[in-house]
Amino acid sequence: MSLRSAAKQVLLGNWTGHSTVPSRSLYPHQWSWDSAFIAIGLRHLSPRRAQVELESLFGSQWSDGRIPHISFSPAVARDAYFPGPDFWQATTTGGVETSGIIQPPVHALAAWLTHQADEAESVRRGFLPRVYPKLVAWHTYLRTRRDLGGRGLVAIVHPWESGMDNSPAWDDALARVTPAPLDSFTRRDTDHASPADRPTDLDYGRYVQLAATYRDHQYDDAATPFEFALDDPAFNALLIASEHALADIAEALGLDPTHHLKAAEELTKALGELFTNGLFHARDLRASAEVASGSAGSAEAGAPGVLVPAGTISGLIPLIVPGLPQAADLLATARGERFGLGQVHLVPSYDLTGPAFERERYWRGPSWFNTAWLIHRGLTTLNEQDQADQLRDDLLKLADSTDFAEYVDPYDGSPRGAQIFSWTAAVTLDLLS
Ligand code: 9WN
Repeated sequence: MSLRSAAKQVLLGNWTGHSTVPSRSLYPHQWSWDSAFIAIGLRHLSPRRAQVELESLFGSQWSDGRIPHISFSPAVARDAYFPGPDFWQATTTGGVETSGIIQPPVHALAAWLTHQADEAESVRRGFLPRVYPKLVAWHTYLRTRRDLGGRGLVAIVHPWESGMDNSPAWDDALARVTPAPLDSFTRRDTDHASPADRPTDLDYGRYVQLAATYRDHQYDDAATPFEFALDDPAFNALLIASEHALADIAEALGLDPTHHLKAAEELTKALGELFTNGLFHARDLRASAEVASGSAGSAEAGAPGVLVPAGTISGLIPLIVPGLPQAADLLATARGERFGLGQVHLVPSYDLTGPAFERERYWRGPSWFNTAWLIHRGLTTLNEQDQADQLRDDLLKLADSTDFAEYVDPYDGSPRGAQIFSWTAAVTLDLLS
């Protein structure tokens, strides 16, 4: 079977009738940023289906504008995934059960790329006029309710919000969180994937504690005493890319794109504060300069937050930001020994030379296909075509050899986590097209 047919099979097999599950076994509901990547691939098979994927996700949007990180399927057993709907206790006014946290905003970019795949079909179905106000409400939620540091960037309040759950960038902030007792919940992920590839039980205790605190404050951003609050480079870079996409969407609708371009410009300027030693770093809004050992640099006097020292793939993702002032330095870091672009498989999730590096464990070293797609897009935008082509070839070979693994060992390319994984198939289809 050709790689294209195999990728298509994965997406057809994981399609539920209105959306796509990331993995039938490990993640049997709809995930927010997964759906955005999935739409980017699906648009090559069926632009209409890609539109439906995004619109079914937007069907779970809250009245405050947030797009929750999981939209639960009523057709799936309530305890198939932990934490499930009974833990989150969140139902939209439309009756959809969801989680209460969010994930990176790739959606406007996905909507614009989906529109471009078949403009006639998009116009016929009125796709852009329907999704534009929802995307504007989503970005407005992020830029107002989530600017917790008051510095013009969006903060995440849970490691799951980054999409890079157990990244070493969260270690210091998580160490301050008292974990929920291990006998107070039952993990389901380790039923489907090797425990060595997944976050530890201690991580899970802390994830549960943070989510329960937010839930117990009715997910009110002004009222919750967030113990964990960080400005994440990838989250904000994706918001910038999506503001540029919103400007394109506004123009296509005959609207004035200026405020989206202005938002992108302001965010890009604010993101610059996270750049030090050739890489963007997360800013921990709850750490004080005195307690942060070995911090990558403190924010200016009087302003909250400390840059965390860990170097992760999140710090390279700003490569996708159009006109990024730090692009040349960032590219040099990507190619250097810390991330080994062109020397190891895809792009590792964490600094290969870092003290917390683990080649098998989830976001602490393994290479992921969605982040490789983002770096590929950045390289293409920067006209680094040879390097982009090399990354593309590696990604396509690995998708094939690992049966669309969730992530791979950066040194030998062996599969880790789940297989038959939707966004792996989706970005494969996109790079084949
Ligand atoms: C928690 C679905 C999601 C991805 C995340 C990835 C993983 C969930 C989990 O799976 O997170 O949201 O249970 O581990 O880290 O990026 O969206 O594929």
